[in-house]
Amino acid sequence: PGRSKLRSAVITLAVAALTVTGTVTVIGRTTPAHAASTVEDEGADCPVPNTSVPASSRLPDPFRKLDGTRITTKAEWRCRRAETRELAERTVYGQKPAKPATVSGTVSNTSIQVNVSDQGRNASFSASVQLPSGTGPFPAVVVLGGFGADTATIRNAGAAVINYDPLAVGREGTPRNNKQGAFYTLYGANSSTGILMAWAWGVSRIIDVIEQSGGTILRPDATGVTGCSRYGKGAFVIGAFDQRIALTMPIESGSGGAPIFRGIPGESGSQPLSSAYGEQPWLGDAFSAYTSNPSGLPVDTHQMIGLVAPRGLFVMENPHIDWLAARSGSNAALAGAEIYKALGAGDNITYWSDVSDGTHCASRSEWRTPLQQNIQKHLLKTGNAAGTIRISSRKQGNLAEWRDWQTPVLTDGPTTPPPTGPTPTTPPPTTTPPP
Ligand code: MCU
Repeated sequence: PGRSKLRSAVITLAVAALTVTGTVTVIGRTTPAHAASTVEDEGADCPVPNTSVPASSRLPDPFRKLDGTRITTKAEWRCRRAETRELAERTVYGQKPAKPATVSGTVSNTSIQVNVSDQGRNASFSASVQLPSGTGPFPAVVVLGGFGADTATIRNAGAAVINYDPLAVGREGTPRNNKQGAFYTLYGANSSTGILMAWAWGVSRIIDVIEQSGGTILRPDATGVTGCSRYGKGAFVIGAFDQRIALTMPIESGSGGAPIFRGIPGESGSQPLSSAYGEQPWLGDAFSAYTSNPSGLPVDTHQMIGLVAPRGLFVMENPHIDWLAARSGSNAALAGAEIYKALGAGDNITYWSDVSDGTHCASRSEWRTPLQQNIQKHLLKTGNAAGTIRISSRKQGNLAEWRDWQTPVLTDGPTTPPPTGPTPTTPPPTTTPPP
């Protein structure tokens, strides 16, 4: 407890330093951006037993494996992550099928065409592309839905915008037993996978096409994703389930997005879980068992943040609208940040709900600089600003109320290479040359 007090004091200090200087002040050694993976799911080979997880009103321990023991090394995170991923698919979002048998398509300066086929079924969708100025190949940010994301800042920072229409891949307004869109053309209108995961599958296929294009226009290793509101829920899930995504930026995602499920029933005015489940087939069909019993979930959204870790994550929230559950959002970020810290990547997560305009999906000046910094750090690799946790006093979470586990000190593992060269010491005294 003393240690966590000290840690929060350090965070407070860091935030204070930020506020005072207006620049990202690095206190201590910052962790560099972690490269995105070259594969969609690094832990695809990990065994995931069918063991159940005991119900708990607090957030499940992200570090406790299904066999009951806790991981002690960074290397063990790979297969613990695979367990987390599988539990999240089974109970929250539905299964995300692996890359289909055939994915083909094209990338041009103005559009991306995606054609998929599996077991005799074919589907296609496309997305328009807007390049930034300069010479490519460029990193790119997939923007869902076309509102709420600051596309001018994205392009000015040097990244392309891919305008993705998620509804072409997973439609809204359909009953759960007749889901529509490219995903369901392949996997069946009866698929129990919710449309957020269908949207995620669609972005993974866009990245497949960028990879296959040879990367002359867009870089396959520098993809970000963003969107606001229902498309913020989508951006969150997209980044969690494809490790090739280097930067995940959900905006005002609300219930069914970043906020912890367990916090929603007690957060006054927030969108109830039954509403997030019922309004649209966003979540998987299996989630119906948990809408009145989130304590029974074997995972919560802090662990989806853990699926994104140690890659770049920038969660933006609006504390002025109760429906958006920003207090539960801040609890997700506080608990998720513990996973980043354990992996040695505490500087790769930013949470920001301290904004003045109450309008949903407004254009916000407060997020411009952190957006630019996140793009520079995680996509362009030209910056190394440390992430910040900046929670509005309007909707402040309290991690201590939500966890009964402590953050382990994980040893070794591949997530943080050991520092090269001698450890920084005080510079040698300067000697005055003789006259
Ligand atoms: C925050 O996202 C949703 C919210 O979950 C819905 O209840 C509401 O109808 O729409 C929001 C949204 O997507 O607004 C654009």
